[in-house]
Amino acid sequence: MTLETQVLGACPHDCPDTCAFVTTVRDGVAVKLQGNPAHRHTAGVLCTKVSRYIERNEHPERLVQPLKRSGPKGSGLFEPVTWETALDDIAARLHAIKSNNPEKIVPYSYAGTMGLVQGESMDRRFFNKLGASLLDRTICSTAGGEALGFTLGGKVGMRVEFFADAKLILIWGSNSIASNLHFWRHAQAAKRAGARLVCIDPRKTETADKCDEHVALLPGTDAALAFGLMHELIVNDWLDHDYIERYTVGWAQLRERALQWPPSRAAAVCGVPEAQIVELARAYGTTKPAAIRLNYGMQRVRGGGNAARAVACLPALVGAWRDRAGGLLLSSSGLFPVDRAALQRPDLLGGRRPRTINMTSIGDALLDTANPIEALVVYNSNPVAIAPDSGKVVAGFAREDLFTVVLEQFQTDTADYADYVLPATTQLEHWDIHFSYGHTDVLLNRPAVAPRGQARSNTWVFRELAKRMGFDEPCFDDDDETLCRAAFSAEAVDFEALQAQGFATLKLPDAPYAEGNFPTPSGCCEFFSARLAAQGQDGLPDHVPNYESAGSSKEFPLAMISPPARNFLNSSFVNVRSLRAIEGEPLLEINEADALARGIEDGATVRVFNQRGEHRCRAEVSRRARPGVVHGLGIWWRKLGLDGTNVNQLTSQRLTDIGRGPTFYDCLVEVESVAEAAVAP
Ligand SMILES: Nc1nc2c(c(=O)[nH]1)N[C@H]1C(S)=C(S)[C@@H](COP(=O)(O)OP(=O)(O)OC[C@H]3O[C@@H](n4cnc5c(=O)[nH]c(N)nc54)[C@H](O)[C@@H]3O)O[C@H]1N2
Ligand SMILES: Nc1nc2c(c(=O)[nH]1)N[C@H]1C(S)=C(S)[C@@H](COP(=O)(O)OP(=O)(O)OC[C@H]3O[C@@H](n4cnc5c(=O)[nH]c(N)nc54)[C@H](O)[C@@H]3O)O[C@H]1N2
Ligand code: SF4
Ligand SMILES: [Mo]
Repeated sequence: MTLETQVLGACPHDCPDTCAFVTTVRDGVAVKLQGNPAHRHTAGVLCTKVSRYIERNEHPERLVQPLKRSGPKGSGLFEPVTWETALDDIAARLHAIKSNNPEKIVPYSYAGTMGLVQGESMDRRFFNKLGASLLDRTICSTAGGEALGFTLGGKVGMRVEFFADAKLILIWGSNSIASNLHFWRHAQAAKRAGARLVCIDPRKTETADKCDEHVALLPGTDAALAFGLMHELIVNDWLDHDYIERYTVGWAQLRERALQWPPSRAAAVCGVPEAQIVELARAYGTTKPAAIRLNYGMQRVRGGGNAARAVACLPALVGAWRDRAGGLLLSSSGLFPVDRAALQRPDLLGGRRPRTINMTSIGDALLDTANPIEALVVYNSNPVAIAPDSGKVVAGFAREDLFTVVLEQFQTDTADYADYVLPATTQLEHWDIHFSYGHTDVLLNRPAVAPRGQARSNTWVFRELAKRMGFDEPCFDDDDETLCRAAFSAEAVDFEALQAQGFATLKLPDAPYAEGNFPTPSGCCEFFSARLAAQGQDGLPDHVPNYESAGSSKEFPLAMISPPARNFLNSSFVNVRSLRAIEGEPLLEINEADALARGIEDGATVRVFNQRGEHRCRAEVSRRARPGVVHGLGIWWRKLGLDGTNVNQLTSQRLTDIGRGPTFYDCLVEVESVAEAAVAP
């Protein structure tokens, strides 16, 4: 007799949609994975990538046993060992370093799984107790996130479902069809009801194709555009004076600054027609309710924090927050009352204050000889592929004196540099609990099938290492279900409901900022931030030009951005054959005029280069690229690239103005055609 069950789960990937899914399991084997139709945000639909999650899970190259390095670093040569041997040896190595200086041990993790249990619980307890260096997890969202904190008080904003009732939607720095599909559903509903959709993005994305208007500004010029809009709102008096007076701080100063940005100046900086800015301002000033879906694409440049702050001023100026279908959404994660102290136990630091390593500049950190990192434990991330300035990252990982442990599902570029690779479970094989940065529900993930081979969860590994290191606090015995329960208080989330249906909705007001009540110190939208001023920074937002502004260099005249490919999730899924087949191979999209000027034909192999390195790939002469800007869609595994590199060979480790974040899209390059034979294997 066949036994068939349906197991409720949550998509673990770093995506704002946080879908609920249902796995059909027949005789212990996952046979079908579908979006949960009962969950309103998922609405029964998963993206192409996660529809292939079973294929990823059953992949013939899944890591299924612990491996120990048997060749030089990066050679990918390993031999299988038992868990006992691996864990004993890792614990002994870490113990020896700890006895000398625990800060020489560094954890490196990000949102390979967004789960609170596999992503930020037992691991953090372990490193806190150890006294390891702290990791500043800046690689994605801190520029915009911290910036929003200064203006609005946190990662808070509109609820995603209310975008459906907006009459004007600005999709700003987001390719929603590729990376926020379930928001796009609401945008389409709004469009059907007569709303106007505007896409603000240097690239003519699939999303831009479907919007009413596309503002193809130069990378890193969003603050200039926001000020140009403000200028028009002011001179045409499209302002909500009552809202400004009651619920904002710093209006007089902001007004003065905005008046320095007539649309002609903004247009020159942004590289777009002046009339387009004037028209956009008219639409924004006269359409109610107007909503902005800001996404992280616009903050990966030097002035990314200031740009997010400038954009975040707009809704208050027109009183958009008064309506639940007006305002702005960058991230909803700040609305979740996650009990991180209970999960991560910072008290285990016991008063120690270890140094902090910024994950964005891991290349420099690993090459720093003054204060060397001796051991690196990587999980939920693939830094050799995703961190900027790969030349330095690879040189750092290749250090023979560095002890590197990688917990992974696959033999990634990073795993190739490990001393030990430990096989990790997937979302179908472990427990977890999830918040979301795109909607406002908590999701529970139950294991659907047994782990492949000897794969073990992150929590299991850190529990076992804790035992071997002699950490005897009872919190190191907590099982994964206990950790799931510790994530939220019973008042915040009804765990029984969560268990029964797989999701639970936070209780939140519809239009929380209709009368101010922002979680800032003043309770107002802070155009002027006294907190920033107290740090010696500009209290007002400003346009901060890129480190590498388009057109500022003769040697490297093209601005390169490297946004996500639709069928990958960062560097995840690149190894799933069916998805890789859709993406083809690493490409550089280039405008016809720029290609012509360089004698580059469509499909030619090109060398993309700057002072940091070079990367070879295929050129695609594309209408998606505007003149002066090229796109290297990411993030490919280096070892699958033409010359064993990816776009991050070109990106820099310089940081954003606010939030110490990466500046992936602040990058100048030159491109030239190369003869096929010149490409190294
Ligand atoms: N399919 C897919 N989905 C994903 C991901 C993925 O890799 N693939 N990644 C996930 C992750 S980690 C994140 S953080 C989220 C959010 O990811 P985001 O970084 O917001 O990614 P996108 O939605 O692609 O939006 C980025 C858009 O910003 C544009 N852009 C680049 N520079 C600028 C600029 O200076 N100004 C403006 N206005 N636009 C600019 C790019 O052309 C791109 O279309 O997406 C998640 N979803
Ligand atoms: N050039 C360029 N670079 C970028 C970006 C860009 O737009 N352009 N985007 C940046 C952004 S926004 C982000 S968020 C980062 C993302 O970078 P990362 O956070 O490193 O994300 P992924 O590349 O998806 O790698 C996640 C890894 O975690 C593994 N994993 C998943 N679940 C588990 C688990 O339960 N346990 C363990 N041990 N491992 C697991 C997966 O197999 C995968 O290899 O990349 C950044 N890099
Ligand atoms: S990656 Fe995003 S859209 Fe795809 S299933 Fe996961 S949460 Fe949903
Ligand atoms: Mo991200």
